[in-house]
Amino acid sequence: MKVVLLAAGKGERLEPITHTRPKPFVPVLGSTLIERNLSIIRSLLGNVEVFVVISDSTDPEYERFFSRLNNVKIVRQGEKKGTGGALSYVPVTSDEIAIIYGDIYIDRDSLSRVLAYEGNAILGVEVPNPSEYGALLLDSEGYLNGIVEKSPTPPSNLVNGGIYKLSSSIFDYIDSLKLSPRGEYEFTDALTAFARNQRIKVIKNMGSWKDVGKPWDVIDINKQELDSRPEKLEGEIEENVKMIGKIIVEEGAKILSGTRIEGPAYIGKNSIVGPNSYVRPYTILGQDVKIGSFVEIKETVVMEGTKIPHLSYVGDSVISEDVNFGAGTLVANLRFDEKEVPMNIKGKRQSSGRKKLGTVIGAHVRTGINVSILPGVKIGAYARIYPGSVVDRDVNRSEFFKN
Ligand code: TTP
Repeated sequence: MKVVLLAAGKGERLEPITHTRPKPFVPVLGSTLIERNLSIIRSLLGNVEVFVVISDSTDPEYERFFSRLNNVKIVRQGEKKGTGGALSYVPVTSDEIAIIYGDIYIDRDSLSRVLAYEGNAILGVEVPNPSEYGALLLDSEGYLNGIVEKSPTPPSNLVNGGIYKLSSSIFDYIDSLKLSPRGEYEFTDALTAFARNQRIKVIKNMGSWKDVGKPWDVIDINKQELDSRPEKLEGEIEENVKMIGKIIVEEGAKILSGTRIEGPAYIGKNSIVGPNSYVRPYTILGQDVKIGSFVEIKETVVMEGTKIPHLSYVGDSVISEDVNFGAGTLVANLRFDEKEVPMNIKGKRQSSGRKKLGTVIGAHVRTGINVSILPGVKIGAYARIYPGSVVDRDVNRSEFFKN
């Protein structure tokens, strides 16, 4: 069997995180989604050949990452758009093929059950909101009859989990795909046609699963991953530090005196926390992060090299790599009316389903002193926020924001 990982999506819904990194490279504790998925694939299938489909606009830095990996081949998605378009560039070199979307937070056991199934299989995931996904249409014996995309009346609450094990004859159906109304070649159309001639067993997901589409999903997958890991205390922990609950402190990290950490929390390699910081549950700090004096932080993913050095509050947020917060930068994470916080996703206002949601900040952003950021606001990569500003709307990539 060969494996295909699809990693050529635009990840527009995940902006501004994807302003500087492809979606499969969102962080998962000290690693990334795609590294986690590859390591699960390797642990289940050994050194099988893996094709990773990337887009022409993928930054060479990420391409180099794949080219260094053993038995991983890069396939470039040409001009044919969509998941079916992406797959049409993969060379067919085996009888069976496992196809995995690169933006799925996978459960190892469920993936294992799909891959071990003798015959064609697809992962089906039970969700409360099937109309937001491709809902699966099943026959009475649990085989796939078709996939109904984002229907207001979905046929079931089992949705497409983005993991398939199929006979390579699926490529005949991919090659005959026609453009969909939204101008893409949809793999699910090929699958529906394939299901008319061959049986595809729907394997129900039993563990954690997440389609990482929206910015707050990055918080959720990191929480899930943290819950599944054991405690680990490496690095240096000074005297007069209070640590409560499960905490992971990676090699080279320093926790300075007067700091209180309430777990679960993850402190990445070479990060510095304190002196006198307050780190609350589900804080996830990547590598080389600095959380300084009189900073309170909770339920937030902070990516590598970001500095929040003085007098800040940050809650329920995602802060990308190499961001610097000026002293006194504050993030609001709750509305006065305590309604779910909305966010603009691909230009449309959507509820996040979260009463508490702070900000999502792209890479290399700088905020001046005393900046306040309102709930659900996004700040694009490379933006600058003038001192004393109240950021009450989304800020574009590279914009200089002042009010
Ligand atoms: P999607 O999440 O449907 O698309 P996307 O990644 O472009 O995200 P957004 O809608 O936010 O812009 O993609 C599902 C998977 O398929 C994902 O792993 C990316 C991959 N994909 C490709 O490889 N090529 C493509 O042309 C598309 C649309 C998706």
